[in-house]
Amino acid sequence: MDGILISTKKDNREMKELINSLGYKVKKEFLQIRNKKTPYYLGKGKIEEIKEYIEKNSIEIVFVNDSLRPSQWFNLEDYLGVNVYDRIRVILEIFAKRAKRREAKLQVKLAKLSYEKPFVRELFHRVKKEEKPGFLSGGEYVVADYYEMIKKQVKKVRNELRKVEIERENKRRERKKRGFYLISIAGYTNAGKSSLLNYLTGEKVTVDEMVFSTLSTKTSRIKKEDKIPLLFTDTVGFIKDLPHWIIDAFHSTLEEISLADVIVLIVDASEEIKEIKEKLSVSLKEIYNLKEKPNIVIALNKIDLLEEEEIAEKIREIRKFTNYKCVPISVKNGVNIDILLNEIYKFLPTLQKIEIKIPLNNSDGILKWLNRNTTVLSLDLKDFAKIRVICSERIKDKIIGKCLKAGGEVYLYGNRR
Ligand SMILES: Nc1nc2c(ncn2[C@@H]2O[C@H](COP(=O)(O)OP(=O)(O)OP(=O)(O)O)[C@@H](O)[C@H]2O)c(=O)[nH]1
Ligand SMILES: [Mg+2]
Repeated sequence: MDGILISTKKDNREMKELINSLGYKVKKEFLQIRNKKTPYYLGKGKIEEIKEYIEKNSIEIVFVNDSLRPSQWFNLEDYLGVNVYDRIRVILEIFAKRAKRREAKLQVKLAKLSYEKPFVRELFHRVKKEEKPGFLSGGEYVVADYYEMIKKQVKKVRNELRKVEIERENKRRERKKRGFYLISIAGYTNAGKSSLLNYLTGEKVTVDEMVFSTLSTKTSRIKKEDKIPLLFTDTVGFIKDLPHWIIDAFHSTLEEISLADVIVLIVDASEEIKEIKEKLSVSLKEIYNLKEKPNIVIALNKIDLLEEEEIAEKIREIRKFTNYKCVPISVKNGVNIDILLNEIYKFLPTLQKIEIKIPLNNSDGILKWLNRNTTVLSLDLKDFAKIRVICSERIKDKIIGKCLKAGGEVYLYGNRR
């Protein structure tokens, strides 16, 4: 479907990507560089020109690359006679289209309700102003009721999301108890987060060149057998200029970032350095809002699209910008993923090597448990069950407790990476 884009900014690329992602095409752009915003967003002359164009070309929708004040939105829709979507509305509509799982649907619903609130308030003022006592009265009560209904729904959705959060908390606690380390994959939308998750864990999360393919988190265990047990979580992408109430609505999903042991911040290397820096700074700002002292590794992805020299230059530029380790990778070609993993390991406590000796008649349950939760190096079942394992620091004490209880002996070997 065809729409037009109106803007007061020079760079409208991201907005056009969002619009395409929603399934519309921008047939024409109307730009008017100005700082002062009018009741119709742009100057009256420009708006008249736009109205004419809309009528002549059967345009069905108008996009505005900005946040409209409710009064501007009402004025524009009234005057132009077609739907008007501002940037946040476009993002919310994309979210609504993509939300599949219950949690994502609830989050989108909360965000949409928060978006609607000021518009309903504006409608309330308008109805009140226009109504004369005794004539067509009651309109303001209808709007006031609607406002109350929104408030009630917000409360209900918040309560339901709180329940989801508690479920998540329990799951996370269980995972930590089992010795897993939690790694979040964060970053600007379309950087390659889901691609990295799929590569590392064998998952089949949707990967797409559209923005905001992922709205729900997915947690999965790394495929590699002989290393520390890592759980990777894919998260919803960041984008600039999101109002705080959208971030709030996505709290239960974004919390995965705040509680991670390490955050892999993935960046699209194929973009201009200016854009890379801008997206990096948006992402870092969001992460800092979520977590005080995050452990971050930057993964500069899609280097398969660049020449060696360009990669080196971009890394130099990123180093000027931040002190975090920056690993150039290509998920597509599986390049440097080992180096990335090594940088992640550096943030984690070292692995523990343990040798255990347990009476044979008491060993069945423990052996099964060790098989599930550690890396078994060797097993000897002659007179005793003798087993050597590597485990994460997190479950060392649990193993010792279990073995001693079964009448066994435990030797710690020191650390191994
Ligand atoms: N050339 C190249 N393309 C890549 C690489 N990794 C991912 N892509 C592409 O980048 C696009 C986005 O990848 P996703 O994994 O969906 O990105 P995401 O960060 O999960 O995106 P959202 O969920 O939409 O925020 C897709 O078209 C991928 O095929 C890479 O290493 N090289
Ligand atoms: Mg994704």
